[in-house]
Amino acid sequence: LLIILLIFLGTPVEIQRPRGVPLTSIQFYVENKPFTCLDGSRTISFDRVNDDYCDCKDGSDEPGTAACPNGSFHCTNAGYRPMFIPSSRINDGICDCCDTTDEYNSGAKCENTCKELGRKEREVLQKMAEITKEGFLLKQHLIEEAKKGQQEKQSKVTDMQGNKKQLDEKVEVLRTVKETAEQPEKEAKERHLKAWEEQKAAIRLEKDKAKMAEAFLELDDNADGFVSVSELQSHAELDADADGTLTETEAQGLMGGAEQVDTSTFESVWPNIKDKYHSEVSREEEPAPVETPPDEVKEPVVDNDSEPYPEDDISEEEDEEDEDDYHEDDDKVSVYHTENLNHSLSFDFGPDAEFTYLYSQCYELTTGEYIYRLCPFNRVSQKPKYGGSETNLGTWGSWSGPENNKYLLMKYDHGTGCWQGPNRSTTVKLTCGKETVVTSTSEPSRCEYLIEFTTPAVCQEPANTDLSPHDHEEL
Ligand code: MAN
Repeated sequence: LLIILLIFLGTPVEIQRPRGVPLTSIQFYVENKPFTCLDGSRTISFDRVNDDYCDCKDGSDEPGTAACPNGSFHCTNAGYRPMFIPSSRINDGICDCCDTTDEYNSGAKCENTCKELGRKEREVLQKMAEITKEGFLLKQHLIEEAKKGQQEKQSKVTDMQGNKKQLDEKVEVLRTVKETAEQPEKEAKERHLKAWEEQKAAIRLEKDKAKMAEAFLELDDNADGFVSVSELQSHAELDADADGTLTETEAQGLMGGAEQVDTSTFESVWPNIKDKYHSEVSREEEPAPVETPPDEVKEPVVDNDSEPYPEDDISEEEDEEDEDDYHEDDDKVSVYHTENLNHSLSFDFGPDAEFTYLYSQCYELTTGEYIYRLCPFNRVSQKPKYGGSETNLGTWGSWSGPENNKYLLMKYDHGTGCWQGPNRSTTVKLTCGKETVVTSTSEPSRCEYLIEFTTPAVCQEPANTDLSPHDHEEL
């Protein structure tokens, strides 16, 4: 039996237990009392415990020998951490337990390394605790900064909103001023246009009358002061059914049933024939007479009805000034919109906005072949170190950590397609660190990348543990 010292309230106490039994099981191994296998399958006398013969199916009667194939040996490893080893490793010549207890009868020269291991482990733990502590402080700083930034943005937005309101009002005032200024000009334009249209109509009417008079004289072949049916018939172009002749009936039809018409009754015949009537006088289609438009109105081309009424330039300068004002206002409004847009980019920057500082930053790591680049909340890329184009390894998708802390993993997907494979995608694993750096990159399966990234933003509040060389309950 081993003699174990237990530090309990500072007083060493001797506890006896069979070799290889953990403290948690000593109640099952009471000296000189029958032993029941831990699986309950059998009860044997106590002298068969650790007698190098396997009695229990679960190996529990031989915790300190290699007799049972499925037994396990517990080493206390005082100063480090206790552990179980398969009992087949007892006395096999290899030192498994740092306290050397697994090699008690093999002649192997084991050295107790538990203290050293414990010291190293404590050092690592201490370092980690330090990182957590400092990282957590840095995180508080990040949270403060994010809060400040948020407030600044908010007040900027409020300012901008106030500005916009003022600008809107100014625009409204300017618009009214502009409209008021333009009103008389608009009215004058309309007046002139109307006068001009009337004048054109009058000219057209005069021309028509002249043509009519001329046609009457031409048609009145015998100059008796009447145009008769037969005189009209000489103008075959007036033939309504286009059979080449203007019959008497047709001519009479055009004359409104009359045998002959004088100059005044010809006025009612003229509209029936003027569109087809060919003057016998051979002359060029007279050019449009040069008409002078009213003084105030510039240059409409006579007889060109489709020509738009000319724009005048009376208030051009004034207009430009106004436009400048408008543009200036537009600029301010667009700044406002940009800010607003920025504000509305609703990324999940963590429960306390601690990841905000990563936005619009990029972090790189160069490996043997590639330069990997992580731009959080944006994209991940891979660029061959010795030239070649960049490959998109994914664009920001979502937080994808476990349910209890989704902020431990980031997922970037929909990257460049992989030949005969999926689109490239990247998982970013975040761990607590004082610095914000990419610590490693890998490609666990083809075109699926893993980036390890440290940031203070994921450091948890350190548990209030005392890391002085803590004595296990066993020494
Ligand atoms: C490139 C890189 C690799 C990737 C292969 C797949 O070489 O993007 O990371 O595995 O393409 O074809």
